[in-house]
Amino acid sequence: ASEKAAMEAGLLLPSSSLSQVILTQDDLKKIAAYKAVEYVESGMVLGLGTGSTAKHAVDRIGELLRQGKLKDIVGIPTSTKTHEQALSLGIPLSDLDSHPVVDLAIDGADEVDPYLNLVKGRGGSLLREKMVEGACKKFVVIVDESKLVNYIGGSGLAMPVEVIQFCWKFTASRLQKLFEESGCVAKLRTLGEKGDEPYVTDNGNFIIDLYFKQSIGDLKAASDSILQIAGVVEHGMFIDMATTVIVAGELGLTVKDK
Ligand code: ABF
Repeated sequence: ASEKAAMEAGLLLPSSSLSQVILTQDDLKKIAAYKAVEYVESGMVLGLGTGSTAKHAVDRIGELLRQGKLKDIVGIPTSTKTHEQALSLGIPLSDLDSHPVVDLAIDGADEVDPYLNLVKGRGGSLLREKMVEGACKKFVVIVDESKLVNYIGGSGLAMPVEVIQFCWKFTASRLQKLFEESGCVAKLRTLGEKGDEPYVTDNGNFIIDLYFKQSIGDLKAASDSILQIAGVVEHGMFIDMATTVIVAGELGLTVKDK
């Protein structure tokens, strides 16, 4: 299965095995993406993910449509960036208002824990991702092996929370206080050369990145507490949402089903 996806991704000669070639992280992302697209069938309503891994899946769907190997696909993009990519590939697009049930969504993630819980949103698109992926019958997550963690927050990198701009400092301090026992530090996501320009999401909101020094414990309880704070729009923990996770590593592909 690994070799087929890798060959379709143009990465291997037929007789090669994944362990015989040097693959970049982007190659691994592409292999996972191509494997996920094998789940796509003609006539499906598809959630189109965001990020460098999901981009490969969207490209592949566009290619199969062009080749006539897939027909009557409707895509629901999870960001303006993916919307533009899908438009440029000629993928017919819609939204949840017109298509409230999504057959399959394919998207990347920033962290995957052993129970297939995820952190998403380091790319900034967590709100639309959660709406689209929460509406789908099957949610296939595609990652390279660097995304696997023992517990949510375990990479030491951010768990993003989308908040409204109004009094964001107040919201950030409430978030930090909520997890003070886990050594939480809350930071406004910024960009620009000096890093002094707030990052603004597709929805016109800010992102507060939470960094934990240790596990936050019960994820459902953490989720409920975050969502109770007025000013919070959504957070990047995707608990019990993935139905399949495809992990591409140096030794091949692993498909984990819920
Ligand atoms: C999206 O892309 C996000 O939820 C996640 O933040 C990110 C993963 O990015 P990449 O595939 O570029 O590593 O799926």
